[in-house]
Amino acid sequence: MQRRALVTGVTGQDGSYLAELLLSKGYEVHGLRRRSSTFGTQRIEHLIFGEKPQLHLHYGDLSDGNGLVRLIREIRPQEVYNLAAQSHVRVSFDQPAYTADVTAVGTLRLLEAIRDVQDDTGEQIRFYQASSSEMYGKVVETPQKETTPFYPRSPYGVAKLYGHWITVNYRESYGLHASCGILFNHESPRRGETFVTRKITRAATRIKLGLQEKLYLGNLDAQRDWGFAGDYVEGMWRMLQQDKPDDYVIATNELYSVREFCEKTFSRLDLDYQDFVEVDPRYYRPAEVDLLLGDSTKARKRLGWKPQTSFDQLVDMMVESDLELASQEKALANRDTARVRRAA
Ligand code: NAP
Ligand code: G4F
Repeated sequence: MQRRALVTGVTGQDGSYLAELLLSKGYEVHGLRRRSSTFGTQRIEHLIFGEKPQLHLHYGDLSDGNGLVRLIREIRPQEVYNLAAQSHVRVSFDQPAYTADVTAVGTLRLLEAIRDVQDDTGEQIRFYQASSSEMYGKVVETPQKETTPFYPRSPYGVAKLYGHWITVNYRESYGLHASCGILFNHESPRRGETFVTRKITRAATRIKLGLQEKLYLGNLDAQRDWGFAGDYVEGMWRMLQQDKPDDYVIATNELYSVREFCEKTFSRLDLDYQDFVEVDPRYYRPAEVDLLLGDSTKARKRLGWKPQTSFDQLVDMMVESDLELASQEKALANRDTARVRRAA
């Protein structure tokens, strides 16, 4: 029988890779998208506009509990992946209540919807919660693993902690097959342009082609454990294939600073980052997370999961893709200039 999955946050970076993975495994895949004044489906266009549209999209929002119940009742998925969130740490300081409503209480709404429908139909719905290494915040041990105490440092981290514990609570209280993936930072050419890695690869490639002069960043000394998003969605899927639900750290176990990411990216383009990168305190956070380094031994042993992409390969992949984007931008700019010259 064909399995059915519902993915919230399907228009985001991870949602797009997860939808591809589930489709490749023969799932019927449904995605929750929120209404916006533009399409907002760039990352999944190849899955919805092909000759044979594969991905089923539904309007919905984590702030609308009744809508979630209706949708789950209609789709009757066997697996639900909750990837939707206000996911930007810096933005969560500007929009703390909104972040709490969507990222924290939104998870509760989804769990309640699953519990309702599961009780009515008697059919098990397995649940994946996108927990985050941001929950470790001001870390109390390094590397961080499943048993490391949490100390969140942002409204986002606090909201994710609520989502994490309410998922554990519903597992323990109601026997839900609910698992949390505590994922460390993961990036890709589809990463949002305001997260630091993509901001760097986008700017460096534009600088290389003469489209931009400087790159302004915040804390260059922050250190992160950066992996490839395409590898990490495999870990999510594996968690829901286990007989017993549990929580797992997914990470590469390697540490680099923002400065090192800059060095690597610019040198890949034969440039010296020090000539172009400037620090702008506007990008500092009221409270910073200095270092996140994961220990994913449990996932490696129990799920047989391990990262397939090295740090260098990740940087190369992002630089190549953004170089292509910058070339297209330059070609368009040249065409417009030629048109203006002809018209003058
Ligand atoms: P992302 O690219 O920012 O995607 C977030 C998704 O959530 C988008 O599809 C967004 O829709 C959707 N969304 C936002 N608010 C919503 C709402 N009120 N109702 C329904 N959908 C809403 O994030 P990502 O990098 O793919 O991350 C996926 C999940 O993993 C997030 O929960 C994130 O917090 C968590 N996480 C990410 C990382 C990482 O390093 N990437 C690490 C740990 C945990 P729009 O497209 O309309 O904005
Ligand atoms: O790329 P970032 O914005 O990612 P951050 O804050 O680590 O959060 C990401 O990873 C979490 C997992 O740990 C996810 F849960 C979360 O959803 C998100 O995907 O910033 C990384 C580091 C920070 O220390 C930040 O202060 O880079 C530093 N940084 C320095 N300059 C900057 C900048 N970050 C951004 N976004 N922009 C800058 O100009």
